[in-house]
Amino acid sequence: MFESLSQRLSETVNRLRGRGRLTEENIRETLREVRIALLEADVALPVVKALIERVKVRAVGQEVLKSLSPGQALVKVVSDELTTLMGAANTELNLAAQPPAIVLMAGLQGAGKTTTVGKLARFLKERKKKRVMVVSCDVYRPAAIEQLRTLAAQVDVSFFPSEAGQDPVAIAKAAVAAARREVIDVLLVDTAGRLHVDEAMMGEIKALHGALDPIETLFVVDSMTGQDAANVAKAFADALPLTGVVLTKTDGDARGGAALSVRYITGRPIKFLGAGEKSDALEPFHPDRVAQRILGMGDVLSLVEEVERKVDQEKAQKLAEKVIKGKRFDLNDMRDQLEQMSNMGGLAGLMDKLPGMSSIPDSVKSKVNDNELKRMVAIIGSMTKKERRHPDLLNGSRKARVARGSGTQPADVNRLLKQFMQMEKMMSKLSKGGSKGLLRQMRGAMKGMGGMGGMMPPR
Ligand SMILES: Nc1nc2c(ncn2[C@@H]2O[C@H](COP(=O)(O)OP(=O)(O)OP(=O)(O)O)[C@@H](O)[C@H]2O)c(=O)[nH]1
Ligand SMILES: [Mg+2]
Repeated sequence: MFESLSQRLSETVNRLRGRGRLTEENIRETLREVRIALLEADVALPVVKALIERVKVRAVGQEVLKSLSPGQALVKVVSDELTTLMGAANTELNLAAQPPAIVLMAGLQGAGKTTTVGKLARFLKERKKKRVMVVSCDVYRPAAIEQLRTLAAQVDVSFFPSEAGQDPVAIAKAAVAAARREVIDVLLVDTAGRLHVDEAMMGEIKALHGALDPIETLFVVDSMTGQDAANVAKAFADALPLTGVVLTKTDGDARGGAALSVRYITGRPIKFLGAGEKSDALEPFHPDRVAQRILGMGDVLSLVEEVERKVDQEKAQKLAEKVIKGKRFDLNDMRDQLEQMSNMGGLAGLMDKLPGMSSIPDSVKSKVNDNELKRMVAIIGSMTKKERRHPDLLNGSRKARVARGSGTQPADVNRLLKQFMQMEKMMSKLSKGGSKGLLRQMRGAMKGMGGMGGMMPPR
């Protein structure tokens, strides 16, 4: 998300960063660029005005002009104000209710409600250790209930069955009773998509709200609709007491107008971002991190959290022990590492969050290709156990066999072996030489992999 906005804003602020002195003229010019960039990102006009006004007040004041590095100070002001605009800090789901805590989902058709219920169920189960039940009150499309049943099975949470033709309020009440019996912590209630101008449908969700008395009522909205997302959310917030917003499809949204507008326009916090179709593509929304990502500083904290969550800690620990003991790094270890990388959504998923990413030309980005990871894993998979432990065994005819087995060319096998040797060399240096120069060496080794050359931020 935010690729284009981030590129424009980081160019603008980077020009200022190193400046020893700023004039009011510089500041005015910068603010003009910031304003244009925001409008192009489809941020709502009142939001842009408010932001620019607040930055201006602080920028011409003592804080910036008198600071030792005014450029840096102005960047900080912009970053602070973007953060405040989006709500200052992450607002967690409120689950402090007599169990089950009830979360009601509302939104337009196709916004991503049902998908989000699946993602939230997984998030609450895996990361908050909650017992979760889901139920569908979408009685208009039989397929909608089946869709939720499938998702519930995938993420392994309790599913309360319902049928087309039943009364949504009756379904909801029965689900609450069942959740109580089964000592469920959180009950997620999916609903049919509706328009705020459709009175009958709005009456229905108000009745659901009244019957359930949910602690959270989340509005799910497609971020690709830009500032409209905020306006629609506002219309719903006027009719239903919304407690938060989930922005979906941020993986397809290069602009970010919705993320920047929702809080200001609706007064409700964005609680989560949906960034893909899979059940793990949900991130808590952190305004400060997002602001930094927009300004090209990278969202390193989210990246670290993601790595911690997805890396197989046990395997990582084993590898570390192996390295410390000076044991040989082999192709099995390399395969583990490649698999961990692809578990993290592959390179493309990681790239968005690295600092400076927005200034990397697309021509370079497109070379980062997760097929390469898969190909490397397939090549190693075609080797015998013995070959994986003793890569020296791989002579010409064995390499030809491995290439055939993995549907690749002998040249691909050679390239993999070369990358393996680089990694092995690095590991053996690590076990001898401690951590000095570690980063540089890792960067060197990464260079050979899947076009990661030059991807690491300069240091
Ligand atoms: N790329 C991407 N696709 C998403 C995301 N969230 C949902 N989708 C897709 O959007 C489409 C609609 O999602 P649903 O969850 O069925 O939407 P809904 O709001 O339940 O739709 P109705 O029940 O018809 O109102 C599906 O194809 C989802 O896979 C997301 O964060 N990223
Ligand atoms: Mg649905």
